[in-house]
Amino acid sequence: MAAVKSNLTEEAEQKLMQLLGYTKLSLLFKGSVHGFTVNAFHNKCDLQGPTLTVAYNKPGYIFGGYTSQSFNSGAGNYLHDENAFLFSIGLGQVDSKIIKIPTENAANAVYTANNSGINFGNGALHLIGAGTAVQSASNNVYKFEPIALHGNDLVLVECEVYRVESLGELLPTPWRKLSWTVEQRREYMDMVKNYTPFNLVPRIRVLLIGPVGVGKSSFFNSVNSVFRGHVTSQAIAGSASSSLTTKFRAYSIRDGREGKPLPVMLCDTMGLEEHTGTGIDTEDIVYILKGHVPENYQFNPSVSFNSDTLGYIKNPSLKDQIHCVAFVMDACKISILSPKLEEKLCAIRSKINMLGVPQIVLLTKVDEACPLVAENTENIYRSRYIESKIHAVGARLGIPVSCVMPVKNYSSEVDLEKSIDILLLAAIIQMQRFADNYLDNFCIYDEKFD
Ligand SMILES: Nc1nc2c(ncn2[C@@H]2O[C@H](COP(=O)(O)OP(=O)(O)OP(=O)(O)O)[C@@H](O)[C@H]2O)c(=O)[nH]1
Ligand SMILES: [Mg+2]
Repeated sequence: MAAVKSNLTEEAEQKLMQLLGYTKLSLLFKGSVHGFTVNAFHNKCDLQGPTLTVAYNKPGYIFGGYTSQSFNSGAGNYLHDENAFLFSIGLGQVDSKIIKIPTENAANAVYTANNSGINFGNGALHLIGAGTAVQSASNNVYKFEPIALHGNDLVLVECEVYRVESLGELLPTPWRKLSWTVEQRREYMDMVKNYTPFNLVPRIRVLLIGPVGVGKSSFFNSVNSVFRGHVTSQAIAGSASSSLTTKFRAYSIRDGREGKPLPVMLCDTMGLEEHTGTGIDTEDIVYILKGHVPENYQFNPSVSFNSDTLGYIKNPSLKDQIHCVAFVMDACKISILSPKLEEKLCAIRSKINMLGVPQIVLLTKVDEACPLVAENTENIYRSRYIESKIHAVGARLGIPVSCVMPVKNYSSEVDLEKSIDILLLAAIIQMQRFADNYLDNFCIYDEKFD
């Protein structure tokens, strides 16, 4: 028999994680497959430890309850549970709010019996008691607004019960090794400075592409800050509904105020938007990759760049081209990336692939995505949540996990922090390595065969 499939979307699962912490959900029971009966429920769900009941109704509400205790088929008893709660995760609702209603009477949190379905708080939420019909009313065990919890639609289209296994939020050991010392920071800075690209190219050019507001300009500002020794904001960064960056800029980074330019340039672009005629145009990206687009070109979403555009660089050389592309993605928004934007990103990827330019992903806002990383950047490779985001973004864009570099940009800090610098530098080093691979294609070796 084929495996029973969960109805939870990735977005719904992410919202449940916000309620439960980082957990593994294993589907035990599904009404439409096992039957909306008390017997079927007890057969699948008794003595399983903590469970999450997830109900779905026609208007699209996803709601239910959590208990840290096991259901059983005794003659009838209350499960004492201080951790039990009812929830609704906001899907199907106009204002999309997550609601969590902890029990106010732990002694009566859940009722279980051989002839009873899933009964939270003595009828506050009673499912699988009478097929697909739900009984629900606020009481002294759970106090809630029924309209907010499930829209008062008490017929289920589906009901699932998951076993909940807490995984702990931090891995015992990091899955990528990084040393967080001052020496490491110095070593990385030296690696970036002393890198020498193939000799026709004095500096590699890395193109930053990504949706609006993901932190493309902030990434340049942050790397620039590392080498300036204080937080800088040369590129305009901030929040707006459409891209704040409207011009093509190839930023060089100096080693200190009076220092030499580093052998890497970061090319900043306008943000991608899902609709055509808004945000950067896909064709413009191809012209940038080939080196035809001049510095300060003002992007125009309604007219593509072309050979008649003012400033068009007719015969670009290898040094004017892009040697590595970094897709910049917001860690908080991977699961809600719209299908249209995903399609656009894939179309851009296939154009870049045709030109053979290597690609990496910069995963930004890791501090906003995971409080443990916000607390300490050094938790980056121990956070299960960030690990799952790195895998998710790789899968979405079709880029191997080894090419995904998480970074935290300087956004609220006034002073530099060693660990933030180390992550930023690690990303630049990866870009240099990838650009080298690309430039190798243009090397003519003086090979001698014995
Ligand atoms: N917490 C946090 N905020 C960030 C990070 N990166 C960027 N931001 C914030 O996100 C907002 C947008 O950043 P920008 O650098 O302007 O993003 P962009 O991709 O250049 O945006 P457009 O040019 O408008 O397409 C700013 O308010 C930044 O401070 C990060 O790693 N963590
Ligand atoms: Mg920008």
